[in-house]
Amino acid sequence: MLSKNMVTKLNNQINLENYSSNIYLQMSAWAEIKGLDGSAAFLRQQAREELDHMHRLFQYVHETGALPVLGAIKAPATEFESISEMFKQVLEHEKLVTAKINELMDAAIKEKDHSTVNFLQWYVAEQHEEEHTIQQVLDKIQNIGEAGSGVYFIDRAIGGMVHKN
Ligand code: OFO
Repeated sequence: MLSKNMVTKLNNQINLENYSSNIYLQMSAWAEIKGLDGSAAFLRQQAREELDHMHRLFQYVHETGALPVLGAIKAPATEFESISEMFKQVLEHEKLVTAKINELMDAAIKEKDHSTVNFLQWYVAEQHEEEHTIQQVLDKIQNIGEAGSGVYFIDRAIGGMVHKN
């Protein structure tokens, strides 16, 4: 049985994961119109993963006898200055998500809610993974450079990071 406080926090996280999905899906549209097909595919994959994160939380809240609640989600940004600016925003957003997962974990530990602590472990590992992946994207952008045909090669490199499944 989850505490009221925990249900509220988990529902806020459901909302944040949903928002993350929309941010990345919208970014994929920007990439697509700029002809950055590799980045668009990568961002669509990220968007789908975020939806999976949302569903896991939704299921967990439901299984523990509480009501998952889908709140309002604000509209994501539609325009970006450059591919590097966009992926910097992705990294900043993932850092925010990590901070929120850590807050949730702190609350679960404080309440001695072992089930939620166990459930959240997956998210802790996932955030580590995601921050690392986006840092790799930013490193590629930095190494290749955006001048001239650099953006073309950056996009190919990012497209090469899409999982084949
Ligand atoms: Fe990329 O954030 Fe979900 O967990």
